[in-house]
Amino acid sequence: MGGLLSYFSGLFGSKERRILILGLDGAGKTTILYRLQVGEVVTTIPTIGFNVETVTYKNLKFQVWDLGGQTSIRPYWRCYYSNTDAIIYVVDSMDRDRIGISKQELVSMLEEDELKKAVLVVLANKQDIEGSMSALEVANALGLSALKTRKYQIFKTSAIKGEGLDEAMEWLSNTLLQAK
Ligand SMILES: Nc1nc2c(ncn2[C@@H]2O[C@H](COP(=O)(O)OP(=O)(O)OP(=O)(O)O)[C@@H](O)[C@H]2O)c(=O)[nH]1
Ligand SMILES: [Mg+2]
Repeated sequence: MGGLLSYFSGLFGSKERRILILGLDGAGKTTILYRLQVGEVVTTIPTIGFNVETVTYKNLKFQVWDLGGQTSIRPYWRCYYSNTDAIIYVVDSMDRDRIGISKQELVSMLEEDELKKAVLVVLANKQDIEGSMSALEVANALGLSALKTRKYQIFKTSAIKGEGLDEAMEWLSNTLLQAK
C-alpha cells in the first residue's frame, strides 16, 4: 500500500524533495532562499544555524534548508546531509580571495557518501556587481570539469535582481524528475 501511495504521490509530483543551500558566508544563500520562497529581496543577517522553508516550483515541492556558512558553522553542514536530493552551492562571484576556500569546501562536501547521488547546482551569484567573475571563471576556479559522475550545472545569478534563479530551478526540477 505504501508503495502504491508513494507511486501516486510521485506521479503527481507532491513528494517533497530535500535541498540544501550551501556556500561560504555572505554568498547570498539566505537572500536566495527568500527570493525563491516569496519572490522578494529580504534583509538578511548572517545565519547562525539554519532557515528552512517549503518552496513550490512547477508542481514540485522542495524543502529547502539554508545553512549558515561561517567558518565555525561549516563543520555542522554534515549533520544535514542525509536524504538530500540536491545541493545548491552558492558562490559570491566578487569574492576572488576566498574562491579557493569555497572550492575546498565544495570538494570535501562532494566526497561525502551521503551526498553521492545528490544533484549539484552551482550559482555564480552577485552577477550584478561590475567586475565579478563570470560563470566560466567560477566553474574553472571550483574545478567543476573534474566532476565525472555527478549531475551538475552552473548558472549565473543575481539574487538582488532576481535573475538566473528561474533557469536554475527549471533545470533542477527537470533533472530531479528525470532521476525518479
Ligand atoms: N549585489 C548583490 N548582493 C547580494 C546578492 N545576493 C546577496 N547579496 C547580499 O550579500 C549579503 C549576504 O547575503 P546573505 O544572503 O545573508 O548571505 P548568506 O550566504 O546567507 O550568509 P551566511 O548566512 O553568513 O552564511 C547581503 O547584504 C545580501 O543583500 C546579489 O546577487 N548581488
Ligand atoms: Mg544566511
